[in-house]
Amino acid sequence: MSNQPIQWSLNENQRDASGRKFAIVVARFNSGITDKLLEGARRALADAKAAGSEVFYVPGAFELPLAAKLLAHTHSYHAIVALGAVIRGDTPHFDYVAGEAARGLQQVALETGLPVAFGVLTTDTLEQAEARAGGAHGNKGYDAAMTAVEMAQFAASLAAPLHIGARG
Ligand code: INI
Repeated sequence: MSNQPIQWSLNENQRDASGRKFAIVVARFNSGITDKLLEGARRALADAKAAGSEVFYVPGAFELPLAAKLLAHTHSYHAIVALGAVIRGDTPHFDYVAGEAARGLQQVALETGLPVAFGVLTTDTLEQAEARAGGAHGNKGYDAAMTAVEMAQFAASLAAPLHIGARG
């Protein structure tokens, strides 16, 4: 263990979205799953006392990165939650859609500096997706929204006026 003081650490019960607004972008593809992810994301933002959230639908997971980028450029949100469900079929389509969704969403976050949470399920079967959308493995939409809340807090903590020396 290092003696260095920890500069940022948040317990799950310290997540607080009050005063912050979130965009939730949802893929309609596999909507039976993504609707449940959306329900989880909204519940998380309510639990964290978000000031507001707005929902935007796009056709599929492949469209999530561009939608996130356009939303980031509105400067209206403290973070974006991207929700989708990519389920493996018999063709390589899965790899392109899932891979580009992940790569593109990370690229938007890094290019814009706005937190973008990856709430895209990538599973082999519908059953595996159901288990992660309010089933035995929880709700990954809820988890993604809570990650967005925490990263918005992290960004806000660093945006505070600089006090040289205060961080050691
Ligand atoms: N989109 C998804 O969100 N999930 C999938 O499982 C999926 N599959 O399997 O094809 C999917 N395809 C559509 C894709 O996201 C785009 O909407 C489409 O390619 C048009 O750009």
